[in-house]
Parts: sequence; structure tokens; C-alpha cells
Amino acid sequence: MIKGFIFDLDGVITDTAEQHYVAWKRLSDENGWEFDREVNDKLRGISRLDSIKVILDHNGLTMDEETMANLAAKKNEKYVESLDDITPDDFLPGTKELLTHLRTEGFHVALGSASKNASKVLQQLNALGYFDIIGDGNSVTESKPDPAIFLYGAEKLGLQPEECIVFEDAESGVDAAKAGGFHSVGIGPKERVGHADLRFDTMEDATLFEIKSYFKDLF
Ligand code: B16
Ligand code: MG
Repeated sequence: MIKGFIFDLDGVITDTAEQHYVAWKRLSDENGWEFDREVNDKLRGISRLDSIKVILDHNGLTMDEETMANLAAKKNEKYVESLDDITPDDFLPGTKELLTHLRTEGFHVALGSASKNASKVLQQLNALGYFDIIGDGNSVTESKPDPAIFLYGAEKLGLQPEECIVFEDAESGVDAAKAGGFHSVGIGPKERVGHADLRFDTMEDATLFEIKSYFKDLF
């Protein structure tokens, strides 16, 4: 029986990938590293520290943990500055409607994001009221594809993984949902999230009607 939903943030609730891109690009330019949108797409859903490791690896560079942490902190300063520009108009199309529908029908809802800035983003969107629990990069130490963040959300909601559907736009996020025993909905192309139980191209397609029709034996 489905009683709860756990949503990833970037790529599901709103699209902060562009702000992440601009901040990493500025840091890369300052340091003479090569960084483009293709590399940025590999950072989808992975933690800040894992992201800098991907960028350094792409440039054939290695650094000690402290230097990497300092550089990642610099990127974060740039990223956080840009979050002030997010407004309640920046929900991905369809997302607000789904969250409202879930509230009306009395489902439990949690956030399960890798971002340490998730609360700030939800605040800017005026979206905090849609969530019973905020699970973010500060809640657990293990990153996706480890299921820790989703297990945290389910536990705080008082639910078992099999009672929850996870929404994810990242390959590692769908891997994490599956590893934790959750039902999964992938948002994005088949090549990225085709391994989810159910996949939609966009959040606009992901209506509660469609979800209930697919998981009909679980509602
Ligand atoms: P921060 P999600 C992820 O968000 C982003 O997709 C990823 O690009 C970012 O590195 C990660 O959050 C950490 O974000 O630097 O703000 O802690 O998709 O898990 O909501
Ligand atoms: Mg995401």
C-alpha cells in the first residue's frame, strides 16, 4: 500500500542544474580547468565533494582532500549567491500541481536531496509547506547511489520503503531508490532513468492519475 512519496529536488521539484553549472564554470575558469555542459550533466544528483572529484578527474588532476574541500566551498559561495534569484515561479511545470494533489489526498511527503542547500531552495520556492520531512545533504553522510537519504525520509515519515514512491531525475538516484527497496519514478530520458519502475519525460506528465494507473495494485 502506497502511503508516502519522496522527492529529489534538483531536476524534479526545480531545475538548479543551471545555477550549479554557472558556479562550477566560474570556479573552473578561475583555476584554468576545462568544464562544459557535458561534464556538468555527470554531476546530476551527486554530492558537492564527489562533483569536484569528477571535474578534477576530467582534467587529469589530483588534489588532497583539504584543497578539494576549500575549492568546493568556493563553488558553493557562488552557487548560494545565485539562489536569491529563485522565485515561486521556478517550480518545474506540473510539480506544484502534483504536490498539491498529494496533500489533498493525505499522502505523506518527504524531500530526499543530496543538496546541503535544499532548505534555502525550498524557501525561495515557498515550497516548505508541501513537505512533512526534509531529508538533504545534511541529514546523512552517504551519497546516492547509497539509499541512505531515502531510508532517512521513510523512517522519519514512519513508513517502510515498499510503502513509498521515490521521484528521481538522476541515474544514481534511481539506483539508490532501487537499492533501498523503494518503488521508483524516473524523470528524464530513457538512457538516464529508464531503469526506474515508471518513467516520464517531464514532471508535467507525472500526474497522480498516471501514477495510480501504473501502480494500481498498490493504492
Ligand atoms: P550542494 P539533488 C544535487 O541535488 C544536485 O543535482 C547536484 O548537482 C549537487 O552537486 C548536489 O545536489 C549537492 O548540492 O552543493 O547544494 O550541497 O538532485 O540531489 O536534489
Ligand atoms: Mg536530482
